[in-house]
Amino acid sequence: MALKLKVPNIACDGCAEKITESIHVMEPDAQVEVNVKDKTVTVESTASEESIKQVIVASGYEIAGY
Ligand SMILES: [Cu+2]
Repeated sequence: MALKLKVPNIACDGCAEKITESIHVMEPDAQVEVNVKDKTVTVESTASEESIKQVIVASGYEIAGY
């Protein structure tokens, strides 16, 4: 499942790292790509969309429309 999310409060590479690491704690095999400029997170994993979104929110970020 590939999931692309808009995360408006991504501000820098530190945010990208934090989000990537948080997702990897839950899903070590997930492929995570964070685009700091576009403020998007693309996740390729077997986890559900809902659980990925919850991890991002729990690490302190907002998801547009969620
Ligand atoms: Cu940052």
